[in-house]
Amino acid sequence: MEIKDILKKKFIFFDGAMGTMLQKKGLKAGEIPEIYNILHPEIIRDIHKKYIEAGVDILTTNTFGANELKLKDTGYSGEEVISKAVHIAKEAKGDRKGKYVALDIGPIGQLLEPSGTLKFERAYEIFKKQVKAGVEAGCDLILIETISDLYEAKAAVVAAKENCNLPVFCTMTFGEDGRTFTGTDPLTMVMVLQGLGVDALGVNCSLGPKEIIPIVEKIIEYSSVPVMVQPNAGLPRVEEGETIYDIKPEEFAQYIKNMAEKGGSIFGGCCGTNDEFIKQLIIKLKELKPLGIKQKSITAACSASKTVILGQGVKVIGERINPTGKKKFKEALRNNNIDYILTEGINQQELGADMLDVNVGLPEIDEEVVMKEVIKEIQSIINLPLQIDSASAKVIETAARIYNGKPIINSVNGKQKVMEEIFPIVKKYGACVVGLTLDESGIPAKAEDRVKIAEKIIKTAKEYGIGKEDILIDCLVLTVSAQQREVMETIKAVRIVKEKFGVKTLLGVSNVSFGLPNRALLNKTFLAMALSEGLDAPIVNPNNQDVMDTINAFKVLANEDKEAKDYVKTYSDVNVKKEVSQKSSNKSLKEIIVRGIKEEAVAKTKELLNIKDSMEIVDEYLISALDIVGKKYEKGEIFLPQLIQSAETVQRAFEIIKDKIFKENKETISKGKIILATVKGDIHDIGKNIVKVILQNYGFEIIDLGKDVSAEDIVQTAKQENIKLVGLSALMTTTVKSMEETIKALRQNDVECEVFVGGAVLNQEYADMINADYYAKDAQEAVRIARKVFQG
Ligand code: B1M
Repeated sequence: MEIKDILKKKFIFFDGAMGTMLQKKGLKAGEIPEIYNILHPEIIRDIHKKYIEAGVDILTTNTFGANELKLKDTGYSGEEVISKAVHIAKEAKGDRKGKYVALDIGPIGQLLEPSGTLKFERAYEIFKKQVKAGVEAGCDLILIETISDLYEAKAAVVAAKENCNLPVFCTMTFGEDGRTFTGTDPLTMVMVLQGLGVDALGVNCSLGPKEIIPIVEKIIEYSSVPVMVQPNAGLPRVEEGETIYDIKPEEFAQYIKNMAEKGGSIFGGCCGTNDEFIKQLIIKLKELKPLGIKQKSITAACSASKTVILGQGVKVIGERINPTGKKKFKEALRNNNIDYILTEGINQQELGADMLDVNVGLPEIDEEVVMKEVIKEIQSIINLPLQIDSASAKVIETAARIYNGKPIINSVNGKQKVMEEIFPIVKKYGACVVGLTLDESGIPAKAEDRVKIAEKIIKTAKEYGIGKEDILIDCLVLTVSAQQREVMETIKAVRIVKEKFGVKTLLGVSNVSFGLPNRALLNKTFLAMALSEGLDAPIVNPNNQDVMDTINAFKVLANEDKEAKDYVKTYSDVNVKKEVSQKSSNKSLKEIIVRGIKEEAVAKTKELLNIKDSMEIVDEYLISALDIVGKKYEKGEIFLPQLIQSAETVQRAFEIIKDKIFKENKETISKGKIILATVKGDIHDIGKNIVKVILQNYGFEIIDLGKDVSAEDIVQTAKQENIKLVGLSALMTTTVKSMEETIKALRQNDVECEVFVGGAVLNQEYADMINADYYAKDAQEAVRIARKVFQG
């Protein structure tokens, strides 16, 4: 029987941990577990056999980190390691029937853009090699697991789907806040991975079996494919250098039973589990039958950290990222002025758009290149789902591939050729698609004929495996000045399409008023009429107050905005509105940093340097903007990728300030040599870099050891260079400990130096506690300390 068939009938059991089992067999810290396939195959085989004896259906190969980057310095290739690993697992299962081998693929170990530097296509190539090696060696399915970045999961799933026909399972890891490291929530994960065509999805590692339950519940609520769970044996804690997991096999099995009763159907264990855990859970689940999978019908578009469900109230699609009729926008496209485009996006977000349409089609530019760049940039700072809008299938495919989420594709129509071109892309990348009710004969005048085209689109989509839930029908708005009779036909078509097919609808509203005075009046009246017939997603300009007012009013009248809460918030203070429109036209450096628009920050900083002192700009704008960003991050309003964008924006602004400082007062005689470093485990270095520039400016020579610096490196450099003053920076509560250890190491190694410490988590009390000689709350204080030490 095929794995996909078994999935429908019974629970499937995977094995438990490999890493913690190997540690018990002597794997040391720093050793690469995958090399054991080559050096100690018997150990791996024994572990697999234990799991087979425990009753698992699927063995996972020892290839979690068998990618070319992690194996780089081992002398072995990924292909070699994977081939050996698959053979060991196959040997261990022998010729037992109903047992399978899953090729295990873990994260690459480097962050993808924008959180890191790894490009999406490079990640794809790395995963592709792993998949091909596993398939060649004869694995039965692909398990992509422990992924914390949705973008990386997408690269891996696309690589698997494009390079083999085996079932693909994918699990991600979540934190206590219910999101992955880069901010993805369970609903978004489900919508995106399911769209990409995985055969099972779920959660592994992350937390203990108890803490993972709310995440599993959410996944089950939304998923239409089987749900897989592999928790740790509790939350890990370190005792005398050893990682301990507290949950025992029986308790573990009880939690798994709870998840099975809720609808999970594929189980195994992660860190800290072993064959006994798996044995117990198999016994426990003997009493149960899988609930089966309910097909859900959710129409949704997603960015990596936000899902917008269509059909739950009016959802606004912002139309401003489109050159049609916009001179400035065209100019921005020609000059590759991405900041201009980003600003259009941010403004629409602030004015209430739920999603953004992105169209960059201009005959004189390379639309494919520009679309790719624009999507990449927008998704790094704006978390609204995107609608990819192009007349070219090639551009649409490129954009859908690199998009980190589930986009809406704009558009197909009733023309056979267009559907043949676009539907395969929609299916492959799991997108939603807009279907325009026109065909080879143009736009029908009558509503009934437009409905017929809608029906044809829905039927043809089905042949490509695209469900109704992924289709939005656009009944097309005609211009009232030219085709007055047809305007009401659009409204009628919206009603019929909704009633007859139950699909969601979308309309580009402002077409209606071309050529007539007081366009706003016609637009908002038409919008209100369409909304009352069930229009789900108007494409509008969110900067048009009339249109947004109509939508806000409709939401109250249609009982969507409960107790008119949003309405009251928006309209009780008219000044707030004024402030908003001012905001979008004249932004301060602080706002620019919070939004993460780099070029604009550079220009604004230059402007401010004409009227303000350098350090005033640092304190008033840079630091306080990062404080806002830090708070937003803490509250879960923004996620790591946006945090990084703001940090990079500050760094760009500070470069300009630094140049000015050096140009004005560089002292040339060294007043003393100082080491600066951000301590081990901490990569925050903006504060330390400011301190460095100011100290240099006062004539001190700085040896900057960078960030994440070990105590040994600091001790060694201090000795070599005969250093009298060391400055340490730490920004996290967890890394104050590294600071303490560094100071201890300096003292124990008899380095005759004084130490000053700084960073947002520190204060005088902490500084005393960890035996620092001085605490510097800011860069000026660092200068006072250095002067005191060197009497300069
Ligand atoms: Co992170 N981060 N961050 N972060 N980050 C904080 C520190 C955090 C408070 C945000 C939050 O949750 N509110 C939080 C720490 C929580 C805690 O432990 N209490 C946090 C976290 C959790 C994280 C990650 C774990 C997030 C994640 O990955 N899930 C991760 C950590 C990775 C790691 O270090 N292992 C992470 C990553 C990052 C970015 C890479 C995105 C980026 C850093 C980029 C970079 O530095 N190159 C970043 C940023 C920007 C921040 C915030 C928003 C801003 C920090 C900053 O640069 N401030 C920060 C929240 C906040 O502090 N408001 C936050 C401006 C800077 C000028 O101030 O460094 O305090 P500061 O420096 C001042 C003074 O303190 C003093 O002088 C400077 C000028 O006045 N000073 C010294 C500093 N060092 C000194 C040394 C001296 C003397 C004075 O002598 C040697």
